[in-house]
Amino acid sequence: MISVKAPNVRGVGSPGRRTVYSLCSMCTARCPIQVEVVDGRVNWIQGNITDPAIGASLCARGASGLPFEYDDERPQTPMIRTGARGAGQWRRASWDEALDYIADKLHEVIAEFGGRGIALSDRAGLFTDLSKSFVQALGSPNYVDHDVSCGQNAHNAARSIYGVGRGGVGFDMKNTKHMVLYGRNIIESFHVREAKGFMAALSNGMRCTYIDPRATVTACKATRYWQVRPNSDYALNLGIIHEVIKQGVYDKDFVEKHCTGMDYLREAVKDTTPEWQEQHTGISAAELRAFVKEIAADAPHVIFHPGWMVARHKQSFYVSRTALILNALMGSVEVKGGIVLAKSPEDVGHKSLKKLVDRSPKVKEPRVDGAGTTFPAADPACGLLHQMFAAIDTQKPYGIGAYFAYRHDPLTGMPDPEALQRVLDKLKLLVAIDVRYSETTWFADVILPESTYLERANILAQINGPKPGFSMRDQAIAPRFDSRPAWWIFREILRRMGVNEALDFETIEELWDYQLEGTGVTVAQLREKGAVSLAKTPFIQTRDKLKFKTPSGKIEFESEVLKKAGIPGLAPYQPVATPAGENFFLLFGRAQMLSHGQSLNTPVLQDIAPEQTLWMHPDRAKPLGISDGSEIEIDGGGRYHAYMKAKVTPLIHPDAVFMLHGYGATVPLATRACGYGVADQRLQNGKLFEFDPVGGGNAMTETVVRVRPKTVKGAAK
Ligand SMILES: Nc1nc2c(c(=O)[nH]1)N[C@H]1C(S)=C(S)[C@@H](COP(=O)(O)OP(=O)(O)OC[C@H]3O[C@@H](n4cnc5c(=O)[nH]c(N)nc54)[C@H](O)[C@@H]3O)O[C@H]1N2
Ligand SMILES: Nc1nc2c(c(=O)[nH]1)N[C@H]1C(S)=C(S)[C@@H](COP(=O)(O)OP(=O)(O)OC[C@H]3O[C@@H](n4cnc5c(=O)[nH]c(N)nc54)[C@H](O)[C@@H]3O)O[C@H]1N2
Ligand code: SF4
Ligand SMILES: [Mo]
Repeated sequence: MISVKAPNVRGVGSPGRRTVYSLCSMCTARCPIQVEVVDGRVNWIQGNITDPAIGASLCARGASGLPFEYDDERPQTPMIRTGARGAGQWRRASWDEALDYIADKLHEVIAEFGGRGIALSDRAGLFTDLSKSFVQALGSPNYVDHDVSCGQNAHNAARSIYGVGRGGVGFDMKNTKHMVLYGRNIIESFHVREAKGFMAALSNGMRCTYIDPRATVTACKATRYWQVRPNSDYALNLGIIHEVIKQGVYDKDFVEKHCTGMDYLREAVKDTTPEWQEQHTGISAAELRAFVKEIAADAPHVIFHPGWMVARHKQSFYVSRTALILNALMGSVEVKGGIVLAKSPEDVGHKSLKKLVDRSPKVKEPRVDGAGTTFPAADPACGLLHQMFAAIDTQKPYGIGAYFAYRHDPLTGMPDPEALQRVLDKLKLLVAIDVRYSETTWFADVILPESTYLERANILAQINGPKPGFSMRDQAIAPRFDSRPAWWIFREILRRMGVNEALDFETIEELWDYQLEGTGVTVAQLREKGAVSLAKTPFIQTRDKLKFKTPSGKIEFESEVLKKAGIPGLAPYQPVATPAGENFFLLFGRAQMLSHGQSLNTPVLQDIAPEQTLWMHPDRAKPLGISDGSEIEIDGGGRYHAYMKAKVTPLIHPDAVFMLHGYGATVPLATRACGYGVADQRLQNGKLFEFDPVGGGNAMTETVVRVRPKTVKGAAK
């Protein structure tokens, strides 16, 4: 019998008052926090005041860590499904029972498909060394992150031009004179450090050009707003580059020394004049010319932001790519007020954390999703989630029998959950590891409750940036229910599978000591403030020694990797057909107080969440007989259709409608969120397997919905 004792960090639960330095987990930004604990109970959470970029600030979601913790509406023990998938019939199980059940199924899957028939997806970020080492120890190459639903196009675009992913591209906003944002809604879809930095920079006189078919709060803060036609930013950028070259205002010295492919670029934009782009984007040629003059005057302290989620269509990769090219043309790379590439500990004379994945043999099997091979521009370190799902569906190139969704809710985060359920139903084993009842937990075979971020410790995180360093998420209180930290869960499964080595640690401190070996940093040092920085000042490379991680060592306008694969560095622009009549592009975004689909059941956040409305332009609403506040019916061509209130406003482009994401949950045990609002992902009918063929991201903003006034009986046709 294997021990299943909850692995509490020493001192947790003891009487008295303590401050624990840690990392927030109410969204993916993981802001540094300090947690005040009184007699084993969380009394207060605030930003880590020892970090000047955060100070005491938290956002509404971070502050609601307290009500989230003391809410009982979450899985409290492991649960094993007893009825049909998704039917909501469960039995509570002990950890031993649940883990034995999983191990038995894994043995069956390995017998049929081999170790490679096991896949895991997670939410990516700072702690993926753990999930990767778990998957690798089981003999599978199929660790996949969520990124095809998020920043995958921007990520792979950055790799193709600078040789580093999107995490490697930082922005020195403090010294920026002009920031250009393509739907990067920095004030509403935010993290605290960046939003504070942006507001401070605006107060210091930074200009901001904000480009979005919808006027967001960020648009209100900007000095220029362009209501671009949906899915057309690539044409806009080709027009801007054309004009930059024509006016001769690019940094010739920088381009000559540090970039390749200028002739290729010239050729690609020779006909994309400001007038040409105007017919596609609706942005006037004269405005564009004025903008280029302004930008040139502010160079090199300008940033063309390559986006985070970015508009999600089949040429999004090229939107991010051209934004990054514009930075190079402005000479705003590795310069104050421009893009500053992330530095590793080695870059500043230190050592990186030791990796858990190095404790088990590398897997030689090919990835099931073709990332890096069939899809040459896609990063194999992230994978292509939709292609992994396609393999579950078709068993090609080989079958996947078991799938772990860890800190990931693909039935909310991926388009067309109905299609995804049909695919997931083919699995022999679906395990969801979560802290609450997500849509995916409800469809799983086994739910494993992870202890919340306040109740557990994580593996240490290495943060590469201008000042690289290490960060710690430490345990503040004992778990309130029968939950466990992920490192423990994975270790216990591996032990049952007879592959102990990868995660064979008795305590988290033992694991941390392994990670810190040779770095010169200690656990005690990390506990003092929650983080250790390895550089005193931000490190910017000197101009003459600049070197990029591309094959040529330079910024590649053409991209050698793409060229070898027969993929153009800049493809001809392909407009997406404009919907008419009752049809609109469906755009979506976030509310400040909600993180995707995970916040609406949190007390307090539920109270302050806005009512969802469907933004529509008056010129399109009027002919349909729709007025502000009237009830409409919306459908995406599938079985799902919904009703909501129209918000008729010129703040949205006439070709599109907009709604907030994260509503319309269906799990009955999450009583506050269940049935509240409309699930935009369920309107994205047929989009599960539609994606940017180069960047890999799902083409969500090409979704077309039909909008009509609600009929008197409210019945859908
Ligand atoms: N239609 C539509 N689709 C979208 C989006 C959209 O706006 N519209 N947004 C896209 C974007 S940008 C993203 S990033 C994805 C996000 O979607 P996902 O990738 O699924 O990410 P989240 O919803 O942030 O979190 C996933 C799960 O992690 C759980 N979780 C939170 N904290 C913990 C923890 O400490 N431990 C464990 N084990 N689990 C935890 C949450 O409860 C949640 O169920 O969705 C994408 N999909
Ligand atoms: N409050 C809050 N903050 C968050 C999150 C959260 O859930 N809640 N999630 C975090 C995550 S994971 C992410 S990825 C980021 C996402 O951050 P962003 O990518 O900045 O934000 P989104 O909310 O997805 O907003 C997308 C915007 O793109 C616009 N858009 C749509 N089509 C086009 C187009 O063709 N061109 C242009 N230029 N714009 C277009 C939409 O109108 C919308 O305003 O936010 C992060 N911050
Ligand atoms: S942005 Fe808010 S929710 Fe996200 S980590 Fe920071 S404080 Fe927490
Ligand atoms: Mo995201």
